[in-house]
Amino acid sequence: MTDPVRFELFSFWRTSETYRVRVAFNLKGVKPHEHNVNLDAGEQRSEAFLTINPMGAIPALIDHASGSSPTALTQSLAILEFLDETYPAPALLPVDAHGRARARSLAAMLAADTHPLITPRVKKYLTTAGQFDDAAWRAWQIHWFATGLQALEQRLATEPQTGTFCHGDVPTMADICLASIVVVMRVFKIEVAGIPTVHRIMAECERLEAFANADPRRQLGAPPG
Ligand SMILES: N[C@@H](CCC(=O)N[C@@H](CS)C(=O)NCC(=O)O)C(=O)O
Repeated sequence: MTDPVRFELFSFWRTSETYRVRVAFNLKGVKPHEHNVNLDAGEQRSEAFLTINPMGAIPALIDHASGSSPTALTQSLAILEFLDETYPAPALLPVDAHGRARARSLAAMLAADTHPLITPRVKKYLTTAGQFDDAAWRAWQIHWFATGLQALEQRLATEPQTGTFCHGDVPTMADICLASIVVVMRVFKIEVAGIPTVHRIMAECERLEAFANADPRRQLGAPPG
């Protein structure tokens, strides 16, 4: 483990994006100091947090090795790439360019095209300006989780590069994103039909301590039970 004060991670127990960063830190054997940003209380929109990330979203990562007044790194995939460059082993991306592009593409299907549609800010807008009630919001969540995961399933089940994990037999950024969606669906008690390969790979991920220890239910602030 490196000096725990090098990295400060702004996080919340249940978020998909901070789960990704936690898994990457765990795989690299590095422990950041975590600051809780309570999304349920709207702390991401506080003046103090908006100076850290004007987007009002977590994760945000401060690296004290980058100078005396470091700028926070934001965007989970950018942070994953940063950690991979800073701590190359174990690698979060395949060694070949095509493999890297495929792993990034699988990751982006979930991190860019799926999860952003179900964030608290989208919920806030739809349930106010959009007049969604609870049932409409839940139907929206299920629709976008299913759209993303069923497309991912089709790729994983048919593309020859799929192995024990999304790409070959070691976990990559794609697995981190896959697992980040499944853990959050569990929090919201949402199930998607017809995704056996996704579930098979999730089970492989959860055999690894790096993933198991990042589980939302094991984080500070998670409700008991
Ligand atoms: N593309 C960003 C998304 C960040 C993001 O939306 N994080 C959510 C986690 S639930 C958040 O903080 N949302 C606050 C909000 O929507 O108000 C990433 O991958 O880091």
